[in-house]
Amino acid sequence: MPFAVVLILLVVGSILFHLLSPWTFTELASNWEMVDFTVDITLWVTGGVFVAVNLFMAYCVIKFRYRKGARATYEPENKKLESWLTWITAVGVAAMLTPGLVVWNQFVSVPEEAHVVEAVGQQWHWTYRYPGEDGKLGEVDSERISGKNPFGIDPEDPNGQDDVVVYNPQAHIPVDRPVKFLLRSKDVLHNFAVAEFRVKMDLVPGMNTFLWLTPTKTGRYDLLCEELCGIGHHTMRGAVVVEDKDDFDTWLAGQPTFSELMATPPGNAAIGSAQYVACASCHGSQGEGVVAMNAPKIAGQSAWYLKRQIQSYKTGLRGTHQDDNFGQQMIGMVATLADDAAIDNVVAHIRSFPDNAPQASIDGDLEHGEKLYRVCAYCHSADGMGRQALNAPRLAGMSDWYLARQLNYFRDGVRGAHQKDFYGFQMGLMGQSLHDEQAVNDIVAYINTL
Ligand code: HEC
Ligand code: HEC
Ligand SMILES: [Cu+2]
Repeated sequence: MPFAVVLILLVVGSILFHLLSPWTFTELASNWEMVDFTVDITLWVTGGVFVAVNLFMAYCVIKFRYRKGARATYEPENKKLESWLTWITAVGVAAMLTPGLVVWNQFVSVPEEAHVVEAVGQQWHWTYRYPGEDGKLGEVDSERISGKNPFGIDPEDPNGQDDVVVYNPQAHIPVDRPVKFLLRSKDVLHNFAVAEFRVKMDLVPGMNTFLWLTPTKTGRYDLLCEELCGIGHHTMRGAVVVEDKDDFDTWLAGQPTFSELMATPPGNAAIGSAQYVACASCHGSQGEGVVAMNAPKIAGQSAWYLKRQIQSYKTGLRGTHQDDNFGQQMIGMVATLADDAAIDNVVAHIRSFPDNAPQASIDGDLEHGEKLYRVCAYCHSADGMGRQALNAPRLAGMSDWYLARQLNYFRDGVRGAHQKDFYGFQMGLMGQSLHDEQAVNDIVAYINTL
């Protein structure tokens, strides 16, 4: 008897949970109503069977419970019942599978007028490439991938010259136009999934996969890597911004093409030295960092990282949190760097400084720190020199008090909290794995030994 009650409660509880739970589907923002329809059918069929089977079981448990002297009748076959059950099961299974076949057929038949966006996954971020005015993407080869040519585009291929490259995890697409996402991975399996679009597809190294959709609502939608095996994929956040055609065109026109990117001259250190005068009062005349000014060592830091941080301060991705007193100081300073060329120049000047390790100032449990650092090594490399491919900066030989402060900022959400600060957000998730300030000190003390 108690077992029958448990079964009935299970059914009632499941139905209530389904009706009352706040975890419903996000609002649909693409043409894929069919996917929702298929999910609904599956839910009705499996839900109906779940309720019927469990209630029937409860009924049997009550009705045929043990009674002294009662005997079961022997009925090995029942043609009528069997044919009924066969038919109901067949109809149920067909109802679940048939719409799936129809939807899948549509999913792999891309409309001819669809425009193409290439989404490239790598550990652990997203980048995009749009064909230029010729509408054609240039040939790529992973052997050519470098800091300056992140997509490995063939410099000889005329189709590739006007390709628009977006080295940022946020893509834009125009509303109400079918778009085909070509998917490519540089390293391991990834998965492109946008809940509101009801699409997802794996990115497989060595293969080109694709998916298509027509966005129907403007807005900004989270892009998740739903590859669950392996570390770090949950930190691989991106976004797809759906906007009006005009806004999209303006945005696209503001992105660099491949040939523009290749033509950017390296910064001029001599011009940069004049700009650096303003920085020296805080960061020191050789970029060695000044504790009293709370300004970290920047000498020896990679150019790409310095540049991105300066740009992040400029665009408000960093230093705008109300509790970020130190970051706020930089906001006013970067305003003196008028454009990308000025940033390149000052960075070139910083790169000319000697790279001397600063005095260590933080003690901690080195053994514990070493253990904690193992995860960090995936991105920042085992020697702490950083890895550009993973956007993770150099940590070893930099100001240790500053590293500790940044880790606490990441933990507290002071840094990496801006919606568009994908790299800071990623690091924020990692920072939250450090449970207290002692862990921060242990890990920084260990970094000092690298
Ligand atoms: C008023 C003092 C001050 C001046 C002047 C200043 N900075 Fe900074 N800078 C700071 C502080 C403080 C931080 C640390 C911010 C934080 O904690 O987020 C910082 C951080 C930075 C960072 C980030 C380093 C990292 O590893 O994340 C860069 C890059 C940088 N400054 C470059 C410059 C450049 C280039 C100039 C000159 C145009 C400059 N700074 C002028 C105080 C200053
Ligand atoms: C998934 C890759 C990844 C992992 C793992 C990771 N980081 Fe980072 N880390 C980053 C990225 C990306 C940035 C740059 C953030 C930005 O651009 O603002 C960063 C920035 C930092 C900074 C700021 C440096 C500066 O100069 O401002 C520190 C400190 C840091 N990480 C320490 C760690 C430690 C300690 C661990 C291990 C607990 C760790 N990271 C694990 C990706 C990672
Ligand atoms: Cu991934």
